[in-house]
Amino acid sequence: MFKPLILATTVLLGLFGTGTAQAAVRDFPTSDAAYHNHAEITQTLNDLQTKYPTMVKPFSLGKSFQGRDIMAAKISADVTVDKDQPELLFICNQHAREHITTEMCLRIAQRYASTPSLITGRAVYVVPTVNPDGKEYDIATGSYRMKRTNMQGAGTDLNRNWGYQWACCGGSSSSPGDETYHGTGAFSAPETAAVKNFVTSRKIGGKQRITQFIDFHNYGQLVMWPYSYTQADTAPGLTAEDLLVYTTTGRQMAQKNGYTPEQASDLYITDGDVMDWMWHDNHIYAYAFEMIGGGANGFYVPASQIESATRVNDGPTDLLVQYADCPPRIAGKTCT
Ligand code: 0X9
Ligand code: ZN
Repeated sequence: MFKPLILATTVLLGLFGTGTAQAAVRDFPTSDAAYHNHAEITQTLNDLQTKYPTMVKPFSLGKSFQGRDIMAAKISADVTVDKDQPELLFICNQHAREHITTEMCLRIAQRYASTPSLITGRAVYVVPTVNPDGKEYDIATGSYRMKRTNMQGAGTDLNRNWGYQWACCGGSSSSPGDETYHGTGAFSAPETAAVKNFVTSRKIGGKQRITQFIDFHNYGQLVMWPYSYTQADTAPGLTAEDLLVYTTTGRQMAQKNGYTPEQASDLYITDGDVMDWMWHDNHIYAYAFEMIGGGANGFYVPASQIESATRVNDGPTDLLVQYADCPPRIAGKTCT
């Protein structure tokens, strides 16, 4: 008699941790039903694979703090073959409430899967939500909760938890509970560690295959490049030549989406953000986009605007794909 109840309790605790009792699990507000929750993200990637089996391969990067799969998809011709070709990585939704970014990553997957000619000779990886626990928490009561962090204790800001210049410069908080809490150490969040392990695994025969990267956020309509931890334009590992590649690419992308191009620290200094780690530790050309805002609290773009808000970034992602064989080529340089 008691067993089913105990089982149900165990399952619920397993899903939600031992924190406050949750209200009934719901979903996006009805008017935003077009947005994808975690289950729908997985389903969408699986459906894409069914439709384009040679082009799409979903996989898990590992588990979130609460045990959800951090889903990714590879999009490429002959997708099951591990070719020596330039790769691009697009990640979305590090910050829980920035749901429009998940739709951005899903659009990238759908668009390149359905039009293989756009990515000839390339492999594209998308991660629609790096923060599935935070996303589900944000929508669990049926009205948005303005969640930013992950669900580890009081919550770690995933975009302050990366390993280059972690906690160096006052661009994050050391107080648990703060919105920009950087965690107990670099990669203390399982979500950042999972992405890190994936990126590291793409270094094959001493060469990092991923050459171009965008981390999508909202809001502010910005195209940003490194470094984030310092206001200096050039700094260790980022030369004047590198900066020319960044400013040229960043400005061309901004031309296409109408955003404002700038160095990330011009917005404000952050430390331990993903771009600085991708660039300094991996030599991956790394950008952060702030997409549009909306709704009363700024972050919640009405579902009616998903199409227009994401479409503007077709041009910028295509530009990165085009130069993925040699990103400096955009500034007239050659690669060896
Ligand atoms: O603070 C962040 O992590 C990003 N902005 S958001 O409002 N979406 O939280 C910006 C990250 C880019 N880095 C810097 N601006 N330094
Ligand atoms: Zn953000």
